[in-house]
Amino acid sequence: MFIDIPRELEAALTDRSLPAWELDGSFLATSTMERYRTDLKVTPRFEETAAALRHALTGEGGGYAVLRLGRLSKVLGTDDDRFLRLATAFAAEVAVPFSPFPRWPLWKDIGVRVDKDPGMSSGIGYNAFHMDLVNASLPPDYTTLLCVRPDPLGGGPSILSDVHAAVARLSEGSRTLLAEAAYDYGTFFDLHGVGEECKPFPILDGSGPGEGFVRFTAKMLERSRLDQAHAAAARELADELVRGQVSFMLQSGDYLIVNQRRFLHGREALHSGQETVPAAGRRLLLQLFLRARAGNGSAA
Ligand SMILES: O=C(O)CCC(=O)C(=O)O
Ligand SMILES: [Fe+2]
Repeated sequence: MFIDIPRELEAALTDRSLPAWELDGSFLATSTMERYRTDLKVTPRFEETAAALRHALTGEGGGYAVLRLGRLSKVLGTDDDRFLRLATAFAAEVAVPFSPFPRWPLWKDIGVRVDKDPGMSSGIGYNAFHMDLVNASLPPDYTTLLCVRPDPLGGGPSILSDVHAAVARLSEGSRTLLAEAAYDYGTFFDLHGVGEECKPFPILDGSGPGEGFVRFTAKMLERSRLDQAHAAAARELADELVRGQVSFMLQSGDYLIVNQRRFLHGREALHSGQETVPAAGRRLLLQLFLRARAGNGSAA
């Protein structure tokens, strides 16, 4: 699931400067996606790299990928948007980049804040298995995280788990409970391109692997009021996700893309001692969401 950029492609991409992107509402403009594609498809081995990326995300047994852009990020630097435009162009090869948050730029910073709830985004603790925008009727098909800087103290490996495989290991009784609209999580305010709020929602909606979402976040176990039976079933699912997890450390320039219809994601705790690291030197990710193109929900 790790995809390297071939050397000759890397060399060609280093010589090339993509134009600034434009948005059409909260989505990357079609004209930008066409321009990026026109510019990049003539570079050596670009098409096969983009195809490998799509295959890792939607092929049998797939569901996530790490595109290794580290050398490119070093050469291009991360001070201007040159490197970010390339990452955006690769993302657009998978699906349509968009921002559900009208007040945020296309790429959203996820830094480290020692004063935040440790289990939440940008907190320092264990970030339990979840799907992003879990309480939206149409969550992003893909969530993507570009690592600008790993934890300088060496913590915070990413965790991923095949959610359909986890569900398949549960008892029939637990699956029945998870299919009931007895769950809720979080707030829903001023979001674009992700449908309406689901509240309450079922975790399982009866669709087969590769079709619907398994609408789950282990964070609901502590942050939502669930009745005992439904909480126990959710706890079982959380445990199975951990049993089936893979984990790895994102390096500078690694670009993690997760197919939210197949895998859930999270992150182990950062190393202790974050207060001693100046805020500007702490771990930094950039997050971008993608919407699958019509007729291309997950299986294509
Ligand atoms: O910090 C990470 O690696 C994951 C963050 C995350 O999943 C999120 O903010 O939604
Ligand atoms: Fe997330």
